[in-house]
Amino acid sequence: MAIAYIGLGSNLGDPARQLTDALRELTALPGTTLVTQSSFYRSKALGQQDQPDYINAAARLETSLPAVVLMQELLGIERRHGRVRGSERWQARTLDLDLLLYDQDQIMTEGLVVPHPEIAKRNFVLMPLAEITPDLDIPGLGRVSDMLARIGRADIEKID
Ligand code: 5RU
Ligand code: CA
Ligand code: CA
Repeated sequence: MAIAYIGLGSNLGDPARQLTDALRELTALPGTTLVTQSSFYRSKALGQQDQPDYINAAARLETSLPAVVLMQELLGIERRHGRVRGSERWQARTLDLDLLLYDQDQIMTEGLVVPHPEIAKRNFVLMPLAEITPDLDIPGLGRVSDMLARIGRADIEKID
């Protein structure tokens, strides 16, 4: 069994509902259990600012699926949530599922880069990840809590 960490995000079509449904769909994947899920966090859209606020969360899975197969399953869930990939970069989306980490593996292929290269820069990824696993060591990047201490907790709000 492998341990995988997933980043979830949504800013269209009742984002909190999208995330709640996606977490249930992750649990339902073959050979996979959802071990832990974070709280939900709200933040302004980064990258392309003229769009609705995001809700983000993180999840820890235990899975017998290989990383590439898990990634295909994540894309399938995104599609079932009606995600449309347009020509523009960083568009608003009903659901984004990122494979952040798969065991301590370092994978670099055309369709899949793990650990996710942007983890260290994004507090909407680090905050939920630090909530469920502050001591997590990410190959090439370091401890989650250290990365979060560097970029700070500003501009993101935990939803209760
Ligand atoms: C550039 C900077 C591009 C940061 C992106 C999310 C980025 C987002 C999300 C929030 C994007 C990639 N903003 N912007 N949450 N995804 N708050 O999940 F993240 S597009
Ligand atoms: Ca993302
Ligand atoms: Ca993605």
